[in-house]
Amino acid sequence: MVAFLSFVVIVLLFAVLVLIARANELSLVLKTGKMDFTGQSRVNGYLLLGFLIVMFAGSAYSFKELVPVMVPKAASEHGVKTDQLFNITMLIIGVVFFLTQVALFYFAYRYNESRGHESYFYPHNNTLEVVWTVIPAVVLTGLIAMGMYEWMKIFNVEARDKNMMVVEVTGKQFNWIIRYPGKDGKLGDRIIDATHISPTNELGINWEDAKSHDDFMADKIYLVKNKPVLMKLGAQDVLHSFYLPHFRVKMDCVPGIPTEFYFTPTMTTKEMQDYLSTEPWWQTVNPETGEQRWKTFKYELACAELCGKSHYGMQKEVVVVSQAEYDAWVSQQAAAYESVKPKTTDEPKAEVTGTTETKVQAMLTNK
Ligand SMILES: [Cu+2]
Repeated sequence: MVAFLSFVVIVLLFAVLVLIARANELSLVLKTGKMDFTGQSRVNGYLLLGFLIVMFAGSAYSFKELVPVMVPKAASEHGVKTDQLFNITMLIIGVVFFLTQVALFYFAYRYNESRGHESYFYPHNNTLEVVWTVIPAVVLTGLIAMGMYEWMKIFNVEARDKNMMVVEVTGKQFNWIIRYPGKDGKLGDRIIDATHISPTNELGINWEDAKSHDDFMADKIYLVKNKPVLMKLGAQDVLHSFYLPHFRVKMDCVPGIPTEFYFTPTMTTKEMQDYLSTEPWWQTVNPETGEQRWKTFKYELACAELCGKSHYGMQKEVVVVSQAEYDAWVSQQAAAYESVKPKTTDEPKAEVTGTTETKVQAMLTNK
């Protein structure tokens, strides 16, 4: 309500200003007897020039303040390439933006009415039309072609390393369920129905499938430096988005439609911390922890889809380590099957005697 009333007040104030300006104009016409706005035109010219300067000074200031706070350099193989593409695109459109805005506002100032210029009627020029259509078309096609080329490389299924790791991540309101395939490297099947999904088996893992017996659940995503990983993604309820900003990985998690993302981390968490310890902003002290920021740096998995009221809480830590450290971590993980498998007893089953009918009866009740 307060926001709405503030909005109404701003609109009404603006309307009052417009009416005052209009009344001023009319009184001027009445006083001088002619339509002469060269004075206002001069003021407008200076205001536009001022706006140009303030706009670029503001942009430069926000670049200076915010670029050091942005995510650091990419920690994945393809991330370096996508960053290059991003920088090339920003450079090209940045130069064009600068030139066109300078021309727009400077011309509005330089040729305002008060300078007594007669405007020159110049309706059409074929050469100009061709030049400013063809050049942007060629440049944009080039940018798109470069983007497509990198995209095809990132999603080239044939080029995947056969020894890649596999990790399954499922989004739900409001958490991530992380499952590793265990020693066999294969995830057990899941059956999505009412009998398989339960509070103790959120994913509907089919325990009859032997592949599931060594699968384990994790609270953090552990990855190995320079080892390719295939993230198998899904969602339990609504759209989520699997976002690893430091690795330049982002992929939607869609209920009912499996998606995946294949990439190779190139820096361990420790190496990224060491790199950040040389960056000025990361050397500043975080008031929340009382420590230099780089010391508490962690790779992060975040949800990048507004999926509900606790969307912001969908975070997990990603840890990149060496193969040896990873093996040590895996050896500490307990297979999820251990907690659900039926208890085996060493007692021999009672000998069943009698008719076939009673034998079957006994077997059924024994089971
Ligand atoms: Cu989400």
